[in-house]
This record gives sequence, C-alpha cells and structure tokens, in this order.
Amino acid sequence: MHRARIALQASTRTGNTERFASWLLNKPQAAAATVYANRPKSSTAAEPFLNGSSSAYVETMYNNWLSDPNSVHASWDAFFRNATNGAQPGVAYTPPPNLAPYSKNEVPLTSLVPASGGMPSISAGSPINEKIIDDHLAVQAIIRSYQIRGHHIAKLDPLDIANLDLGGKNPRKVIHSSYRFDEADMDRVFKLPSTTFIGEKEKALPLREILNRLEQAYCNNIGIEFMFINSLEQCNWIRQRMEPPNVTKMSNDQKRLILARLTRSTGFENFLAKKWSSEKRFGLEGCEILIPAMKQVIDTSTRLGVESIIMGMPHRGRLNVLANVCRKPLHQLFTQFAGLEAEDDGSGDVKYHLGTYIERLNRVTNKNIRLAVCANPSHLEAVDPVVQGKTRAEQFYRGDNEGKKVMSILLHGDAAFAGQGVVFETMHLSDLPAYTTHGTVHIVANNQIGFTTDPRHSRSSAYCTDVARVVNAPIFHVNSDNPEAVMHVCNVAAEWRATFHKDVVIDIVSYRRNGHNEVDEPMFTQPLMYQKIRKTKPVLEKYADQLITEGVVTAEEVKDVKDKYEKICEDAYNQAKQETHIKYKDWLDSPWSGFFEGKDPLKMSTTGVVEETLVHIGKRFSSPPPNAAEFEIHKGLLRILKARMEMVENRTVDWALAEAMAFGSLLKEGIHVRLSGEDVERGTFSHRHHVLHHQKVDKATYCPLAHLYPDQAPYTVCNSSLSEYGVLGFEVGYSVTNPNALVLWEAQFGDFNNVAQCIIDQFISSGQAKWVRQSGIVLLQPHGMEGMGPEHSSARLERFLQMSADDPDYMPPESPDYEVRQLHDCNWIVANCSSPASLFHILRRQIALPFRKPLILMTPKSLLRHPECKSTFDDMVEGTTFRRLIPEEGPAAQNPSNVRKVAFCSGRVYYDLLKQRREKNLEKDIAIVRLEQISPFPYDQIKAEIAKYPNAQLVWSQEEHKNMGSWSYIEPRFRTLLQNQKHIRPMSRSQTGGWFSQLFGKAEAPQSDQTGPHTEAVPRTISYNGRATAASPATGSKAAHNKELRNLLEEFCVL
Ligand SMILES: Cc1ncc(C[n+]2csc(CCOP(=O)(O)OP(=O)(O)O)c2C)c(N)n1
Ligand SMILES: [Mg+2]
Repeated sequence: MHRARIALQASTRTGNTERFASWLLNKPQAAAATVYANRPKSSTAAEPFLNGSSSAYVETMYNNWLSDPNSVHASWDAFFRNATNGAQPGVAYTPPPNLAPYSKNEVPLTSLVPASGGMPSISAGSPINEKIIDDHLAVQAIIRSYQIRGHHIAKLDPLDIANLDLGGKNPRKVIHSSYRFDEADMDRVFKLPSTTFIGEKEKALPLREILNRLEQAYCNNIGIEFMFINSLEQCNWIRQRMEPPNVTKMSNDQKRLILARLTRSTGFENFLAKKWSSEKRFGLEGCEILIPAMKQVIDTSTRLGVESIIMGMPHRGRLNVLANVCRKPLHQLFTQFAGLEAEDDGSGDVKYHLGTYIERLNRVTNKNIRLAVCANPSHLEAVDPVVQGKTRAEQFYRGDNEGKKVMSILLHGDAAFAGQGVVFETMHLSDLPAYTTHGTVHIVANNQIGFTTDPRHSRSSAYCTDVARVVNAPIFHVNSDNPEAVMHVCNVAAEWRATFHKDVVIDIVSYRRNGHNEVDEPMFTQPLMYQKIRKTKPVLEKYADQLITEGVVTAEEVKDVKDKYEKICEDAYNQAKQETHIKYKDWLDSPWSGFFEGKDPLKMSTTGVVEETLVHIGKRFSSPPPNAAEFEIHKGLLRILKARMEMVENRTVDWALAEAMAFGSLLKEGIHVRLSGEDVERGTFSHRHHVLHHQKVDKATYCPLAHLYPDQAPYTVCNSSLSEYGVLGFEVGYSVTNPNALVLWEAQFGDFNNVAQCIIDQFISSGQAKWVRQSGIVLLQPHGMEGMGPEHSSARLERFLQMSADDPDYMPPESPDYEVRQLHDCNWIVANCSSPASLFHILRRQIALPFRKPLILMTPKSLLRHPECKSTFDDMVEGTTFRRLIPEEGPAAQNPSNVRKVAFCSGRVYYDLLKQRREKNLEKDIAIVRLEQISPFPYDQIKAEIAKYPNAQLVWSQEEHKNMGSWSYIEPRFRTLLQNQKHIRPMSRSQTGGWFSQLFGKAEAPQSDQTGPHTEAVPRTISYNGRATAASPATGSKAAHNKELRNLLEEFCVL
C-alpha cells in the first residue's frame, strides 16, 4: 500500500495534483487559452466560465462535439455552435432546448442558485449563472476524482501501517483541503451526473451527502481501480455495484456463513500448527479470509452457470484451499505429514505443490461443481498459463465457446504477482481468440511482504496488481479485516466475469502472522511490522465480536462452530494414522477417466495409413479454397500449392506435406490437433501455409486442414502472442486435459525455448514423475547449424538429452516390445528426424501409444526445401512404422565387412555427410546410420548395426559443438552397449579417432600405427566427429562456420 501513498504524496509535491485537480483549488486559474490555441476560429476561449478549473472537462466535451455533435448534451451542442459562430463571450450558452418538465426527483436549475453571492439569477434567454456551472462542474469533477483516486485513500491495510510511509500525513486532506467549496456550500443541493449512482433514485443531493457517499463507496475498506477501462458501459456497471449506499450490507444468514467459513479456515491452520508445529505448510494466518473469499467467488459463479473451475495457486494457504475450498478429504491431507511411502509410481512432490480434482455438490447453490487445483512447482506464477490452457481446453471439449460453464481462478502472492513476467504474458493471452478463457478471477493474497522483502523493494508500481491494468481488468483492493467488504467484491468480481467475460482482480490486503514459513523468524527483518502484527487480533475474533455485538450470533454459537470443526480435524487425524501408504494418484489434477482402462500398456497402434488417405489429404492441402473463383489467394501461394499437388501426384512428400498428412490423418481419426506458437500459421520459414488469406478481403481466410472430412476432429492452428513461457505453459495445460489430442507448440527458432525453460524443466520433463500426470505435448524446435550466427542455430538439443531420465549405464534387455517399453519408462522422447516420413510417423506415434509422453522434436530449416529431404508414400502407407534408426541402405550395406567406418548421426548433418561421401567416392567405405530418435536410445537397433559392420571404426558425427548436440548423451550409452559386446578384433589408434580428434573434434594427420594390430578382447569404441567445444552455440562469422563444416566433413572422410 505504501507505494500508492508515496505516489500520491509525490504528485502533490511536484504539482501533478495541480494539473490533475486544478478544479479543486480555491484560487483563480489562468484562462485555458492554450487549450484552444490550435482550434479553428472560435470564441470559446474567451468564455468567462472557461477558467482553468473546468477547461479540461470542457475540452473533452468540445472534442466529443467536434467528432459527433450528438454525443454531447444538447446544451453543449448549442453552446459550441454559438461559440464557433462567433457569439460574444458570455452569451454563447443557451438553456437546453428540450428540457422536459421536472420529474419527482429532478431539481430545477434555478433552485440550485446559491442564496448569497450576488450572482445574477437565471431567467429564460439570459446568460447562464457562471457560478452554478462552475460549481456543478466542480462537483462532477469531485465525483470523478473519487472514482479515479478514491482507492489511494481507502482504508485498505488491516495493520494500518501506511501512515509510516506517508510520514504522518493524512492523504484525505490532499483532497479535502482543495475543495473550492466553503462550509456554507455543504448543504447546497447539486444535480448528480449520469456517471454516478451514489444517489440511487435521487437525482440531486446536498454536497455534504455527496461527499459522505463518495467516501463510503471509494475510501472505506474497498479501493477500486476501474476508471482506466475504456468502456463506459463497464465503468457504469461497476459504479452501479459499488456506489449505492449500504451496497455491502449482508443478511444475517450471509454473515453467519462467512463466520462459519472463517472458523474453518482459521481452525485448519490452528490444527496443523498444533499437530505439526515444526512442519512447513506456508499457512494462511493473517489472510484467513481467503477461504471464504474463494468460496464466495465459486458460489456466485456457480449460481451464474459455471460448472467447472480450474484453479492455480502458490504455496500460501494451499493446504487450506484443498481442505476447505475443494473439500479434499482431510485424512488424505494429513497423511502427507506422516512421511509415508507411496503406493504408486513417481517421485512425488512436497505437499504444498500437489494438485487435486474433485467433483461435488455446492451446498449453497445446490449444483454440482468440478474443482481442480493444478499441481505446480515452486516457481511462482509458472502455473498461471498452464491453468489457462487447461481451462481453455475444457471449454473447447465442452463446446463452451463463451466460457459460461468453465472458468479459471488464479491466486497470487503480492510479491510474485508484481515480480514475475509470466503474469504479464498470461494476462496478454486473456483476450486472444485462440487463447482466451473468457475471463479469469485473480485473487491476490496480499500480505504486504515477499519472504523477507518489503514491497518498496520488490516493485516499482503503486500496487502489486498494476499488471492487470494493461488488459483493462478492474481491480478491487479490499481490507481483509472487513469480511463483508471482501465478500461483496468477490460477488462483484464473479458477476463481472460472468457479464463481460474479462479478467478481474481482487487484491485482499492482509498480513502474514508468522514468518515466511512456520520455522522462520520475521522479526529479523520486519521488526516494526511484526510488533504491529503481534498486537493485531485475528480476523475471526474481530468478526465474531462484531456479530455478537450485532446480535447475529451468540458467543456459545461461535464456540460451538469452532469445537465442531476441531472435532472433524481430530477424527481425520486419527483416520490418517491408520494409513500405511500414500497414493500420488489421490493428488491428480487431470484424471483421464477411461483412457487407460482396458488398454494393454505395451500395445501401440500402427502409424502407417492407407494410400487413399494420403492422397485425399495431400490433394485437399494442395488445393485453393472450394470457392476459389471468389477467394483470391497470393500468386506465390498458388505456385506452392501447385508444387505440392505435383508431389502428391508423384507420391512424394516434403516436410510440410508430411506434417499435414500426419495432422490430417489424425483429424480423420477423431483426434483434435492444435498447433500454436509464434507465426505458426504460415510457418517461420514460409513453408507451412496452413491458413490462406484472401488478397482483397480483410480477415477472409481458409484453412484446408479444417476442411478435410465432414466428420473430422477440429483443427486449430494459431499464431500466438510473442511469448514462450506463457504460450508453452498454456499448451502444456491444454495437453493434459484430454489424451485424445495432439497439441504442438513450435518455437520460432529453437533457441527461444530457453525463455520457457521453467515450463520445460518444471512441467514437461518432470511433470509425470512429480504429479503422475501425463502429457503428450510436442515441442517443434527449429535446429541446425546453417551459418545464421549464435542465435537461430541451436535448440540446445543437449539440454533436453541431459534431462532424459534413462540410465546411461543400463541397457534394457531385448524384447519384442523394446520400443514401447522404453517409451513407457522414459520421461520424454527426444528426436532429430532427417526424413519427412519419420516426422509423419513420430507425430502419429504420439497418439498410437497407449500412454502419453512429451516429444521434443528438433525440426529443420533449410531441409524444408532440400531436394533430397523427401519421402515417398511407400514410407508412410500401411505396414510402415516410425524407424527409430534408419540404417545405411546404399552400396556400403551391400558389402558390410568391407566398410571401414560407420558414422552414426542424427538430423540435418546427414545430408552434408551424404554429399561429402559422394564427392569423395567413399560410398562403399563409409556407412551412415541415422538415429531418428535419440532418446530413449535405440540400443537394440544400434547393436544390430554395429554387428553388421565388424571391421569398421565407429564415429558419431554431429554438426553441433562437442559440448553440445547429442555427443554427451550418446557416448556413455554407446560405451555401455559396446562393453556388453566385447569383440576380438584388431584395433589401431587411427581407428579410434585419435587423441587430437577426441579432444578438439578436428581431423589430425593420419599416423603410422606404432603399436601394430593386436587381438585382445577389447570393446569397440566410438569416437567423435564434429565441431570443437565452444561457449557460444554457433559462430557469428560465415567464414568460420564454413571452415568448421569443412573440418568436420574432412574428418568424417578420414579412414
Ligand atoms: C520464481 C520463484 N522465485 C523465487 C522463489 C522463492 N520464494 C518462495 S516464496 C517467495 C516470496 C513470495 O512472496 P509473495 O508472492 O508475496 O507470497 P507470500 O509468500 O508472501 O504469500 C519467494 C521469493 C520462488 N518460489 N519462485
Ligand atoms: Mg506476500
């Protein structure tokens, strides 16, 4: 809070207030000549009532009038007409031409003339009394000022430590002392403008009452920021709900409900503190009102039609939310404290990160509701986009196109909400057609501290919620010690979401009674704050006292509710003691009911498809829209479509066609496909063109893959905002919602995936192990050393491989279902395919698997147009499958015992090696074997290849630098494989690649063999052929790039 107040102070000091609130000042202002300096010939500047105080308002009116004379009141219209026609100062105003008879509550203008002051009175046809206009303008401006700035002086802080930051200055005085009115004016009646609802049915009120009501609405325990919203309708909607007197009043039943909920929220933390005093639980003490608040949002939302709510939240109060909002069985929660072993697979997570999914009856609305809290990592706010993706997916599968049935609630800590960039990225998804969830209710448990850091050191904005202003979300700040005010804003926020389907923020200003966690000492760093906290009564006590005083409950009832909840906890505690194991599955946030049932976990469906399907998809994909005559597409695209069609006719596919055929065939099978990322519709490299644009009609587009078959599944391809963290998180959330979908995220260039590193590390690589939650998400990562400089070259293949969880020292025993077994056990699949057919199959395999695994796919750039990078239908039709390894198929394979070198490689470099081998005429001497899937490591197939070439040296050829690419991953695995395969064969030093090559990755001059052939039982080894180690992923110099490539290829040819 202090920031806001400091901002206010600063503005008063620097004179900003002067500009903003010049109407408040009781001193004469200079005429606003400058305002009109550039206007067309007009006498308005000389109008006597156009003093500085009203000039801003009048200027707005004037601008509006200029653009549309009907947009201003008729009186202003008349005035501006007269003024611009050259009327003399003071006579331009004429009374409104069509003033209807005064209705019951309306006040005739004449009655507003002050009794004293010596002003001329109004009579028909005479110039208006200037003071009346000035005073009314001032009152309007006061009202507006409260609406805009009232939140700065609202009593939001339950600790009331804001004065410390203000140096003892009372901010309200900043406004009060600046009124142009004297005490005598306080009882004058003023007509209320249509932009306020403080009068309810009254159209005019005495100034004193106007101020009272404004104080009540805007400066009490609720502070509202909403006047930046562009829509007048939305601003009025909020004013209507916040301004009428007594708007926060609750019935006795409602008050009792709040008390009961507060009792549970408080009782839960007390119980945990009593039973496990030294366990970290990140308790809610100080912000216990969060639980009733969330329940209020849920009640109101369900009443308004919501059936499913997906929530994301940080550590603070998480267990309490699971227990008291989701009603997760308490004994399950308590077993988490018992240190029991898990009954099922997975490495698990700490208790305050786990998710849950629950379907239950909402007792208040008597409607069934599904509640899910997404599991999340420690990384604050990382779950935000994941929740949004999951919400969007659920809306999609339910056909809830407007978000009426499914919604998200995101909880935030104050420091994290302001500090984490992903909040901004997520906010910016909120109104994008393919990403919107039609409004999220954000709730900030604002305890005015982040770990040990004060807000003044953790943000530069007035409030921790300022990020929400960018999306025009209204922000409700509310004092946590006023439960009824909190419930009121919760109701309004839920109604806002249901009405406008836009984001809204509730900022619960509270405090943290203990340290950051329960074993932390807060007095080290916040001594004064904590002295104050120690003297502050818990809100439950305060509210119970209030309700007892009001006669709503008795002290006995309060005690009774408290004792009952304690008993519930005690019973659950005893039940938990009986448990011997925990089950990770109890904490699953996205159960895929039915998906695993009856499935053989090792049985994979086929990925080849009938040729007719390939032809059909290929032709549709290569054709302009059916209404081609009216739909004009770009000539260049027509050429691309024509070339595609020729490929289809020749039974060949390039990368784009193979991808389209994979998508199309899955869509045919009822699998929803969603491809999202920056510029994915066209494709960064202009190769995809999934959306065709009419060259003459704006927004007229055609997406061939969405029109393949009448009964196909929906296809979504969407250009995303320029965000990796947010968008990848979103797609992960989307992917965990339904297993029968292929969800892909494409990085613009693979390099940019590190901006989303947290999602990759925390959710994709480890999500299943921590939370038993599967995801089949595909990451398409353009990757390849093509001389484009340090960036745009490497997708950091090595990082993904390093995080692969398969043991390099263990070669799984061979079996017929080797492939699927390995896939079952791995944490993700990492592949660098070299052929379009491989792409086709590996994408289809994602769905053919009886489980889901993330796929990290390095994808090509120049290969997209490489003449040799083509496949034929023969590689994709029925009976064909994904080939984890593509063996040598040329002359070397005809006579394998003569082969002197086998180069294993992966991805794009294959085509460079192929060319080099051809040019050096070494096609009989060197075999090239491609690993289309690097991880899990295809031991079984590599073993067969090695055996096929008993006299060949083995090398790993890669284009990446030695400390990058696949080398560090494949080397120990080759070693494991080769150690199991000891061969008696001659070895020579040159065959091992030599120390120079091994150390520097460069070719060394062939040396005579000093030791001579020997015949010991030694394992064969694999040596390195590639670029030397480097700090940067690629050189910035084209010449250096070419030289490195030459070295690599020359070394490849050394035999
Ligand atoms: C991305 C990230 N950075 C740092 C941390 C370490 N950390 C855990 S809690 C915390 C303070 C959070 O403050 P706030 O968001 O206000 O929540 P509170 O604990 O006050 O409820 C920090 C810095 C983290 N969990 N995540
Ligand atoms: Mg905090």
